[in-house]
Amino acid sequence: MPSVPLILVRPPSPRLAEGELTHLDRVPVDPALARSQWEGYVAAFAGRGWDVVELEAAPEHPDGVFVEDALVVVERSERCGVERLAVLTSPGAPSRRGELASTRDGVDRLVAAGVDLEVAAIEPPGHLDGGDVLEVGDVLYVGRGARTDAEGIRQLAALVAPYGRRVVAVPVARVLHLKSGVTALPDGTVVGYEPLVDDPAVFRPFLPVPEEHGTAVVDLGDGAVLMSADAPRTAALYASRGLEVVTVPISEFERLEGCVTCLSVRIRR
Ligand code: CIR
Repeated sequence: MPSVPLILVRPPSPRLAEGELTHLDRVPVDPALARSQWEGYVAAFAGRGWDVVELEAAPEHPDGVFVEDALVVVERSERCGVERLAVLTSPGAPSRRGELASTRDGVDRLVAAGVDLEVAAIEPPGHLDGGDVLEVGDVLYVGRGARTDAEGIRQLAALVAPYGRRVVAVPVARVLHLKSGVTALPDGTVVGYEPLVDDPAVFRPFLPVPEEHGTAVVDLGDGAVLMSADAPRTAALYASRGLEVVTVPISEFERLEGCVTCLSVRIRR
């Protein structure tokens, strides 16, 4: 049985290069390099004690490796008795909706293995991608933009309210997902590359970072963060704040508008 903390991941499809693009031009992607970068990403978690649970491979879904978009997991807040909520999303891109079935299978496997999860879903006509959901304390910032609409946000707000979470909708027009533009450090400081953030004033405190690929961080626990190897000045900025910074090369996923957050779903407690 897997034990928490764990990550849910899916190996990259050999068709990764055919994935959706919204703000970037298509450039060549090396499938072998993508595979080895993905293995390095997974190893960064495993080396720090995280269990790794693989969803069924989905070679027919070029964007299937970006598992975060199909599933949002909300941990129990102090004010609430249930352990955690897993919300299967309603992806905004038609090409990605086929990823849901195997994601649901993975969640069912976790429940069968004893991981304490309530399972819910965002239903069409609402749409919501997990990449648009940024959790900071008891607040879920949810980006309304290319992939997530008002109805998806309304449904998510209703689902998470009993878990002690408040949803704050924010505009996202300059990047694909909210978390392509901003994420949060372990102390709750929201970090972003200002030219790509629609309204930095929404976030308090907000720390501007000097590089586009520095905006995405994953809290690894114990004062460590995982980020792209392609933002060295931002890595130095985080280290100067006392964080241990773990970097991984993810260029092949960045070419498809992915980042460190979207390659896994984290279940922490
Ligand atoms: C897409 O456009 O759906 C993929 N090519 C990239 C998804 C990245 N997901 C994320 O940032 N949460």
